[in-house]
Amino acid sequence: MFFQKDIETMPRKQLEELQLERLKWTVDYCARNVPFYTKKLGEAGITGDKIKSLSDIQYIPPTTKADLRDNYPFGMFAQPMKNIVRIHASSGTTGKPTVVGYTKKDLEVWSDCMARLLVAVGTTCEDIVQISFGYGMFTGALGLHYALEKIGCAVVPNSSGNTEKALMYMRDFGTTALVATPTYALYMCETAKELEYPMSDYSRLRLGLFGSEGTTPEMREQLEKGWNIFATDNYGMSELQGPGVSGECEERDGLHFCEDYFLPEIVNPETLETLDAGETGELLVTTLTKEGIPLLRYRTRDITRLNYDVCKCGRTSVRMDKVKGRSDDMLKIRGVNVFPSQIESVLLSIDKIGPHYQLVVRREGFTDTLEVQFELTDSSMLEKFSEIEKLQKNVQHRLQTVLGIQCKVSVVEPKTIERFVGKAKRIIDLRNTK
Ligand code: DLL
Repeated sequence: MFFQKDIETMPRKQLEELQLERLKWTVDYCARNVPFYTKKLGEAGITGDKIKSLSDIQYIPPTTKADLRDNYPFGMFAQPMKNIVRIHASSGTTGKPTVVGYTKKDLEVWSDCMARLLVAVGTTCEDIVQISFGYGMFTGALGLHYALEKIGCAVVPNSSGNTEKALMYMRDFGTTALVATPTYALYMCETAKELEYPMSDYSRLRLGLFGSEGTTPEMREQLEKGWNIFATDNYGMSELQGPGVSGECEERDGLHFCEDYFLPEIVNPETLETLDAGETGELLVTTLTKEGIPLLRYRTRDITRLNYDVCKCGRTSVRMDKVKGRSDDMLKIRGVNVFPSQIESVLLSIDKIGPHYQLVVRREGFTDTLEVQFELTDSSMLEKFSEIEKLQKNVQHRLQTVLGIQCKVSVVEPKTIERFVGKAKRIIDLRNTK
């Protein structure tokens, strides 16, 4: 199913012509309207006219989160406040948030992009969709909300938190699709199983519209089995607009980029050198029509890969792999790069281990150590010391094979690991604390 078939299946050559035209426009628009870019583009001697092909983008200096913070709150806006109709801010926990502004046209584009991706996984006007992202400055809830309304779904804006009430709505309304972070959807499932109602009371639920954080295949399997649903992945970031930058179709073979609005590139995160198609590196994204806060080569810090083959679904847009991790989330333990997703895959491939885990990093003397803590699916096993020991050794061995380093492995009491209603925070880094 398509929402805007002509655009979604546009031949690559035509799509690239459109991107080039929009890129030139964006460069000149930034230079004219954002003092930060007037200076930066002026120093680099770049104008729209000088961009002859899409690969010329490599001569434009990248933009970083720090640039947005330095211009807090509205310094990167390209429009006066009279034309801004919505403001969101990032969900970051340290320092000042990054603030973004939308014009009316930006909001239209946003809901179109998101609606395309929702329709691509089979969302229809028959669906009753419960939004369990937090409403507020976070872009997730409103991003999905307006797109779902555009499709004609019945939207239940119950937000995150108050899980039992959310579950009551799901049973009583016959909710067919759930919007949440995978972590929260998992917690909702755990809570549903503890209540007195049978899981068959949620049997109309068929679609998980997840996103905002990664899911390993193993975590997705747990979600699908737990809820008896088809789970899908959506990617985006508040600086670029929020959700609706890329998302899966029913094939679930990569996340389709809304390429007529966002131009993706992959670079080496250390040298910023452009990498060839198919190589893994950091994703940079240039907005192609944004009026409120246009961004050139924005450094997402997300590590992924792009695939330009036409998808089985018929869409011609480039697909990105599921995000492997964030370059700033990557742990460096004794010189080895470790992504939390690698650990999650190992843990969740073992039946006895539940989906709740955390990673504790410490500095002991001059050495960094990593402890992987997890809960069991069946807590009665906690009394069987020899079995626990065997399990811990097995996990330790598998982690060593995958990561190439030794880590401590600990089984913890049920429900001691924090549950999250938004994005999970898996890493506890104690290296700089006394
Ligand atoms: O998380 C926007 C969003 C909301 C996307 C709802 C999808 C659904 P931020 O809070 O600014 O925006 O966080 C952006 O979250 O750079 C990634 O590191 C991570 N992220 C977002 N979606 C995914 C995903 C929203 N599907 C940051 N898989 C991004 C992995 C994701 N990581």
